[in-house]
Amino acid sequence: MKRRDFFKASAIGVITPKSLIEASKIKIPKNKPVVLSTWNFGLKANVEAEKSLRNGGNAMDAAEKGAMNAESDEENNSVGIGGAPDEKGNVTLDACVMDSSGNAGSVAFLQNIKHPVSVARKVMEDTKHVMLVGEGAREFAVSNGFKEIDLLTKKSKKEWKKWLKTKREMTPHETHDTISVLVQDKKGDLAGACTTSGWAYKMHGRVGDSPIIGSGLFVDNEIGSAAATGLGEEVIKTNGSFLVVELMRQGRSPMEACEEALKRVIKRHNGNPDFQIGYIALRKDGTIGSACLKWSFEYALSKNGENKLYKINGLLS
Ligand code: SD4
Repeated sequence: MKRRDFFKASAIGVITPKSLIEASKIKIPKNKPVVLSTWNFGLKANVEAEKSLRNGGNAMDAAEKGAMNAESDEENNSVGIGGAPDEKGNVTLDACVMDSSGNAGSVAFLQNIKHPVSVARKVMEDTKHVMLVGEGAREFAVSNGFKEIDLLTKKSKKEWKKWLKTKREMTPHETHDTISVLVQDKKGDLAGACTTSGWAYKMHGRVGDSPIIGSGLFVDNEIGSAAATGLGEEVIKTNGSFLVVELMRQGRSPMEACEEALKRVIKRHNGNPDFQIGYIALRKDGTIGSACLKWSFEYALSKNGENKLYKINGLLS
């Protein structure tokens, strides 16, 4: 079969060969790094990521450094130390990374380690695997020199104890503030990191979308990258970040791709989801997009020497 005929035969649904982006035709920006992060603590993360880029770091180094900044921040109650624990008072962390070669590393249900994003990177670089969970992930971290610490701070313990009195189910958008950092470095290469303590007071053992490659984060160095924040269960069911990148491959702008991925969720919930999901997307040509389901969402963009916070309203607001 000739190549043209093959394309005709396989042109089903919305994926027509005409609309597929030809990676080789994308204009790759050189010496114009972009850092895009979720939520307002993304501003500080962007500063760290930019610092890493200035010091010669590549996109992966910068994304890791950005994510580490949020993990270290004790005031941030949804990432790393100071993150809200599960219903039993254990802080369990999920994180993943992807680099420009399509390599991926991930940890889930990791306890007592301050920088899960760095453990995820170690999994990617030093093992044959993509994902380590729980006790195995902790042992791997310790054997690689990561120190064990108590991640439950005085403040997060106090808040958990207060919650224990009512055990009120937290509505997901109350505490869901994962950080994802998407970076394009000066060569134009893409990488990303995503890290969270997940849903506050979650069921013991619960893991969200953040460490799942394709859900919380996806990077395809030919097309673009995307990351999610919000109710992980719903992101997983639609393979959200992978979907956003594939929609960009099909010719959608980063914003259209984020919106279309959310429309699938809206449809699944008969037009009325009662939770939040936010996506950020960075296309290989340096353009970015973002969209959220409801209420509002903030992302931090560092580009052309400016680091700014942007607030957007939900598709259903
Ligand atoms: C999760 N997606 O564990 C994460 C939490 C989150 O904004 O994104 N918060 O479901």
